[in-house]
Amino acid sequence: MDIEKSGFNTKLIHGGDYKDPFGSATVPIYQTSTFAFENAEHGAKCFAGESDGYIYTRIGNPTISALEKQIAILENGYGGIAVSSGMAAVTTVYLALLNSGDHVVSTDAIYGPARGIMEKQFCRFGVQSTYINTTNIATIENALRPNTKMLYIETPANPTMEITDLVACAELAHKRGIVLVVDNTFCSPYLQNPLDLGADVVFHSMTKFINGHADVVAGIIVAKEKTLYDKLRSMMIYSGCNMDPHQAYLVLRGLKTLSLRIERAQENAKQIAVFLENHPKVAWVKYPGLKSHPQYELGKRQMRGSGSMISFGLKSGFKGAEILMNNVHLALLAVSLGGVETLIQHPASMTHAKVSAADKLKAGITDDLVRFSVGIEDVADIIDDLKQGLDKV
Ligand code: LCS
Repeated sequence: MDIEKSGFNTKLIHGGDYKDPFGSATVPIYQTSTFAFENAEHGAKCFAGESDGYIYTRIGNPTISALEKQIAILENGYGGIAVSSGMAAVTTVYLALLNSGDHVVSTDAIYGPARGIMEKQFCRFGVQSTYINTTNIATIENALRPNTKMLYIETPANPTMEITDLVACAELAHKRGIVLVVDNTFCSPYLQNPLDLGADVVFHSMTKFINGHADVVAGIIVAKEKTLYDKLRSMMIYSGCNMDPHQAYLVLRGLKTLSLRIERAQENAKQIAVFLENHPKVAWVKYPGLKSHPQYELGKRQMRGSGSMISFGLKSGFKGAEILMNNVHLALLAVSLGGVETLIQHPASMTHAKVSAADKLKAGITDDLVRFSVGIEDVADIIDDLKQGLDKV
């Protein structure tokens, strides 16, 4: 059977090409730091890249390789590089693909630390960056400089839920030899495949939907072509931000139910978004599945579903948001997202707290914005929980 030609769900279950000598149905945890060579010649060949035997777990490990191969298949890429966290994926992408004097143009409303590390750390090494609203292609074009080497897009953006046109970005970037990098965390490969839309590199915080059970922090990068893959893999090995085999095992386990979890959470989210939009105390709702979303049509074109992340604002602003967050009982008041449990948080004072007040305002990360990650509980219970919380606002 040709797995590459099979459907997404079949790939989820059978996509890894790991073959166990004992016929194990799951990929075992190779909890080892090092691998014995057959003889000195074999060891030398492994190091010379003339044999594909394993050497040392920072460089490669069968459990980790199985996960890398599976995500690369799901993203239709050349190869995957698993790393210790989503932020390790961000850092590896910057370190591997940028040089001193290079310039990056990026979505302004991205995960706070992904912007913070650029503006507070990479700037020390002479890397320049410009953060803009990337929903408008003309705004991106105007921000490009002769030394722009990377276009970094998060879509839908965390936490504004704004959607950027990836096909248009790829066209613009490739005309000028710029690498297009996409953070696909909010969609997972189930809802969006940026490499198919023209991106060169896609990455995920697998802490979120891909693992889905709020018990692992992990990341992965997938490159479309070998040249970029080799650069990224080499940087991961040098920097030592590799994944641990046990972490890889847990992610492989969570991954199997990705489509079931997303379908269920998405169905819940659609109903919750409508409930919020009709609630008299709610000022606005941003959810890609609502016709009121400013990029509703674009979302339908480039995503295979509207997902389970909702942002909304209350008419009573931050005070109301605070009362709501302190009075929900089923939704956990916690950062992170994409797990089976419903979470609520306040980006301006939590995930994006370190973004300056002026930059937050410019990026639309307003004080009234509440971010809701919808889980797979019974939707009536989530709505009841919100209802009673909103009654207290
Ligand atoms: N990219 C996106 C879109 C994210 O949402 C996060 C984490 C990361 C990258 C970094 O991944 P990590 O290192 O945490 O695996 N987002 C978080 C959030 O919104 N709340 O808590 C973490």
